[in-house]
Amino acid sequence: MKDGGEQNKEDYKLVNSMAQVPTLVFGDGLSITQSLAIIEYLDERFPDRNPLMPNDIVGKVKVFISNTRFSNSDRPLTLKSRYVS
Ligand SMILES: N[C@@H](CCC(=O)N[C@@H](CS)C(=O)NCC(=O)O)C(=O)O
Repeated sequence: MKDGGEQNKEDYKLVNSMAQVPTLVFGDGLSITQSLAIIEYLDERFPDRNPLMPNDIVGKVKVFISNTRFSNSDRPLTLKSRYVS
């Protein structure tokens, strides 16, 4: 993405049929849409890095609740501290 609006191009819709960002694209054809799924993937794939999700179940549940609340909005889940009360 660089000029804006690239999410509406046909080649991008092949990896994200909803024409939304973000999408995590791998060289082997795998792609992951939905910010929460991407966050889960990154935490599982890189366990030695600072986690993006809380480690405790209550914290995780709060993120899931917030994600559900915002899932009908036009914003992806990007900053856990912004959405978790
Ligand atoms: N539930 C999706 C929401 C993604 C989303 O809404 N992305 C917006 C940008 S914040 C988008 O790509 N909108 C496309 C457009 O405005 O054309 C997620 O969490 O990834």
